[in-house]
Amino acid sequence: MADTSNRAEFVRFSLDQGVLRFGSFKVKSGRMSPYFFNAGLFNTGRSVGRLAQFYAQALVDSGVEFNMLFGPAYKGIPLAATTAAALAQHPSLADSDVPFAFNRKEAKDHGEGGVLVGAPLQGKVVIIDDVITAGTSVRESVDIIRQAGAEPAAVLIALDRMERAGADDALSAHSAVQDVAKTYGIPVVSIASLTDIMAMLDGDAALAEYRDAVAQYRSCYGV
Ligand code: OMP
Repeated sequence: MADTSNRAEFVRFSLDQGVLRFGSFKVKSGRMSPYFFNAGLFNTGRSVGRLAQFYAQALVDSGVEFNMLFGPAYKGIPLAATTAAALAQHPSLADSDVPFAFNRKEAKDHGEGGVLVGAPLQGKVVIIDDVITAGTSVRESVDIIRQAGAEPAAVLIALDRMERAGADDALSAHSAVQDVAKTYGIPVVSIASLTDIMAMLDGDAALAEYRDAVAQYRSCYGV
């Protein structure tokens, strides 16, 4: 069972950092969303360090067995490095030193060569990313991991928007996260989800003005 305090604290932290915003935002799918989560704004040592602790805690809470982390270029690279560092400090993993790896976008033909950097890909590998919308980058990561002879173990993300894919008149029955889990047969672990954002909106009078818009968006596109 996931630790609910980690989820709630993370949503509040994201709001405080300006990473989670309410308003009107056009998202990748073309929908107008009443909220947006911009993980690129965890851009200082302290905030990315705290973010990594949230990832580490969510992964430990999930009970997923893993041997290493993989961060897809570019956004996954600092996430894999800092989360591996946070795991090394985590009280329940005191005796482990979790390796990590990442890919280059373009293969290098000199020096160490290839597209992979970091520890050799082996064993059960957790893919770490920020937000899944269509799941495009997950496919690439799964291919890279399998080609190296390793096994994708889970996808670890910061926020699950819990949105159904597809056009308005042909919405999928499943969210992109559910599709990823089903397609690759691996769990998708998120630090927090739209449910946790709604819980924060319900419990904070100062945010009451955003509640209806988010609830309405959820009833339209949510799973
Ligand atoms: P996929 O790689 O297709 O799953 O899409 C993930 C992308 O969704 C991110 O890289 C962002 O460009 C975008 N995104 C967010 O980062 N935060 C949001 O709250 C919503 C989106 C989005 O456009 O859906």
